[in-house]
Amino acid sequence: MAPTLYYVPGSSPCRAVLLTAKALNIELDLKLVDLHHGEHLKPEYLKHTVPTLVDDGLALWESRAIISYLANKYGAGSALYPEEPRARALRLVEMAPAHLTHSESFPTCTALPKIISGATWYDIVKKTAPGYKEANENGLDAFKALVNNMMKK
Ligand SMILES: N[C@@H](CCC(=O)N[C@@H](CS)C(=O)NCC(=O)O)C(=O)O
Repeated sequence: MAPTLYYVPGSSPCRAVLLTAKALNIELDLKLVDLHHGEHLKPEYLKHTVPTLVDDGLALWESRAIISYLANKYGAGSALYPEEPRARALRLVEMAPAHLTHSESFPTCTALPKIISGATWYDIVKKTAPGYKEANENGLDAFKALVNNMMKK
């Protein structure tokens, strides 16, 4: 059974997970969560945050943990998450701010724009990431539209 990802398209940590799944060719059962109406706060939605991944009875609710898990379980041998200790440690360092730069120059839910200085990284992702448009650009556009609407009010 495909792992289930609870997500919203505009969320940068969700998009980081979606990009990883595309890169590793992992099929996900996507469940949209309506954050604006507090769907994630209902008792049945135990983790109260997106992204949350549920796979074979395991629930993970932190994007970097999800990304590492997907790469470990489904991406054996992939250059995306190298096994060599030094290369892996450096990849983990890169992963820390990665979802910020996936948002282009827009704030994520948790960070201010001035923190973001990843244009080079972002350009590389844009050009090379498999399924970039579906996994990131559409959600990013939705997030931009949301922020622009909020700024008009
Ligand atoms: N550190 C977390 C951050 C996740 C996060 O900030 N999720 C936001 C959406 S972008 C959320 O679920 N917000 C719900 C809320 O604050 O009520 C990760 O990278 O997974």
